[in-house]
Amino acid sequence: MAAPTTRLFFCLRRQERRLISWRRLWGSFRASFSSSSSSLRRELSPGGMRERAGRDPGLFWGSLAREELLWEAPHHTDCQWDFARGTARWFLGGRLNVAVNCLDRHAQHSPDRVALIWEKDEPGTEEKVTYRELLDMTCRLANTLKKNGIKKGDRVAIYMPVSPLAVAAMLACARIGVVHTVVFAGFSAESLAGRINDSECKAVITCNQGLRGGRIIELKKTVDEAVKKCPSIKRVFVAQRTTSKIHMRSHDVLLEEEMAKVSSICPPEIMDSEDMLFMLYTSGSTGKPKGIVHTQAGYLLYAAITHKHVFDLKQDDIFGCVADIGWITGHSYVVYGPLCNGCTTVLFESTPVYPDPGRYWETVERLKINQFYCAPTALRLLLKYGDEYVKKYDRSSLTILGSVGEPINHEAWQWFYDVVGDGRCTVVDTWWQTETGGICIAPRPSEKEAEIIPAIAMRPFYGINPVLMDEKGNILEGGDVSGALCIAQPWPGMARTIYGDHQRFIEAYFKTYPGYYFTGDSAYRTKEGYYQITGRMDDVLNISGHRLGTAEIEDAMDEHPAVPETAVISYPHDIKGEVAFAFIVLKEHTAHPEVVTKELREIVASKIAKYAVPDHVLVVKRLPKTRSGKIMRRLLRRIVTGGVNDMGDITTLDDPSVIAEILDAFENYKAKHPTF
Ligand code: 7RM
Repeated sequence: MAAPTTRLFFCLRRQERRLISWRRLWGSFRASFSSSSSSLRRELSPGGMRERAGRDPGLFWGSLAREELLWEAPHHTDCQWDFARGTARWFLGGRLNVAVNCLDRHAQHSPDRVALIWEKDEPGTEEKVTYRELLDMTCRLANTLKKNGIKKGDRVAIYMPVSPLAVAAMLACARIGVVHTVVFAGFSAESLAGRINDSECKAVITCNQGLRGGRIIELKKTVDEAVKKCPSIKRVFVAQRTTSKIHMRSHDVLLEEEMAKVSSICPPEIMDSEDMLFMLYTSGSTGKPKGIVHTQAGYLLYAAITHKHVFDLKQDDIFGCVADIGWITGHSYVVYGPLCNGCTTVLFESTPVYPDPGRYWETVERLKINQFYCAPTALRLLLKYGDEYVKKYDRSSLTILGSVGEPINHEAWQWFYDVVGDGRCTVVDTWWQTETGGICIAPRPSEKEAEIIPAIAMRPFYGINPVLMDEKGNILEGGDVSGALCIAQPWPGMARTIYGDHQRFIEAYFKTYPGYYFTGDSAYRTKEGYYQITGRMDDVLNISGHRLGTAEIEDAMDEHPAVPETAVISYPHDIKGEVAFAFIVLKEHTAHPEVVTKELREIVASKIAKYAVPDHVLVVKRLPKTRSGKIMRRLLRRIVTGGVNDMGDITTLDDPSVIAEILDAFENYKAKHPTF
C-alpha cells in the first residue's frame, strides 16, 4: 500500500505546486488585464479568440490545453492529422488523468463545493454531493473495480440511470485507465448485449432498478438477460437504487457494500493524451451502431472550453443539463465539461412531465439553476400545456437557455425565449454530434451577442472551419447557399475512430468528400455567413432528439417469419420531430396482418428500444425498386408527404404502377386512422 500512497501524495504535491504557480500567473494576468491593456483585452474577446484559433489552431488549442488542464507531463506536439487516413491526434507526449482534472484539483481547492445535485425522480428529494465526496466515491468505486480484476485498458459497460454513482462509475474508469461505454438505460437487453460484445466488456455496472416518472425500470433483469449472451463478462456490479431485493448470480457484486470495504484513496493511472477515454455507440445509416471512440486530453479540453464559453460560465454557477448520461450530451455537458470546470452540475433523473408539466421550471426555481440545456422535443411537448406551468415558478436565476439534439422550430424557440426566459436570457441553439465530442456551431460566444437569429445555430465555435459542398464535391462559397456540411480541419474533441473498425470510420466520415470530415447533415449559409442546420442527408432518423438508423429498424423487423421485406422512412411528428414510418410486405396468405404489425412493434421494442417502435406500419404488396433491385425510399417519402405530383426522376423505377398501388394503401390507412 505504501508505494501507491506515496505516489498519490507526490502527484498531489505536484498538482499543488502547479496550481500555485498558475494562481500567480493568473494574478499577474488579471493585473495586466485590468490595467487596461487593450491589446490583451482584444486577445481574450470572442473576436480575438476566434482570430487566434483561425490563424493557428494548433497553437491556440495547445496553449489552452496548458492553461486549462492539469498535466503530469506537458505535450510536445499540438496536433498531427491526415483526413485522408481519418486521423487526428492532439497534445502528443502529454500525460494526465481525466478524473484528477475533474475531481482532485477542485477537491483540493474547494472540497465543500457542490459537484452534483441529484434531482431525483420525486421532486423535493434532491441530494447534493460535494467535490470531496465525489472524489471519495470515485476512488472507492475504482478500488472495487481493481479488486475484481478490472485493469487499465479493459472495457466496462455502464447501464445506469442518471445518478451520482453513475458519474462516479464513469470517473472511476477514467481514474484507472478503463474505457467506459455507457449504454442508455432505455435500451433493450439485445442492444446492450450487442454493445457489450462489440467492445468485449469485462464487466457491467448497473442498478437493481431505475425510477423514472414514478415508474420502475427493471435494469438488473435486463442486464441478466443480456449477459447470458456475453462471454466476456466476468462481473456485474449492482447498485441499490430502490428497496427491491437483488437476485444475486455468481458473478454479481453488491456495489455499495464492496465500496464501503475498500480504501477511499486510489492513485490515478497516468494516461497518454491519445489513450482511449470512452466509447459511445451511435447509429449510422447502415449496419449496427458504431462504437465512437473519444480520447483523454482533447475530448476533455474541448468539452470544458465549449461548456465555459457557449454557456458563459461563472464561478459558482449551477448548470442544468437535463440529458441522460447515456447520450453524448450527458457525457460532455452533465459530466466531463462541468466537472472539469469545477462548477455544480445537475443530474436530472425524472421526465419533463412528472409529476406535471411544470417539473423543469419548478426544478429551476428550487435549485436556482443558471443555465438550462434541453432538447426541442421537450419544449414542443411542454408548450402545448400553456404558459401557466412556467410562470408560476421563479426563473430569475436563469441566464442562458440551450437547445440540442435536433433542429429547433420557430415556435419552440420563441416560447423558450419569451416565456421561459422572459425575453431576458440568451437562447443558444447548439449543433454538434456524438462524433464531434462537443458543440461545434452555436450563437455564442460572439462580440455581437445581441445579434441572435431565432432558431439557427449560427456561428462556428473557435477553431471550427465549416464548409458546404455541392453534390459534386465542389466547395460552395458565399452566402445564401445550401449543401453538405463538412469540417475542414481537426479540433481536439473530434472522434478518433470507430472501435475495432477504422476502415468504417474512414468510409463513414472521410470518403464522401475526400480531405474533409462529413457530418451527414445538410446546412444553409445565410448572406451574413451564419449556419442553419437543415437535417440529415442519410438514412438516420432523429426521434425526440435520439439518433436511429432506418436500417436498424428494418433489420429487426426482417426477423419476423411472415415479413420478407421492409422499408423504413422518416415521417414528421409535432412533438417528437420525426417518427419511423414502416412499409412492410407480407408473405402470401398471411391470415392476420394486424397481428403481424403488433408483433413487429414488439420485436423492435425488444431488439432495440421502445422509442424505436414505428408510429406507422403500412402493409403494401411490394416496395418501389430500381431495376437493379434497390428500394427507392425517396419515392416512399414523396408518397406519404403528399408530393405525388412531383415524384422526381423515376426512370430507374422497375414498375411505375407500384406508386398508385402504395398511394391507395396509404389512403386506406389514413381513413382507418382518423388522428393521422
Ligand atoms: C448532440 C447530439 C447528432 C445529430 C446531428 C444532427 C442532429 C443535433 C442539432 C441537430 C439541428 C441542432 N448528438 N442535431 N443538434 N440538428 N440543430 N442544434 O445530438 O450524435 O445524438 O446526434 O443530431 O442531425 O447530426 S447525436
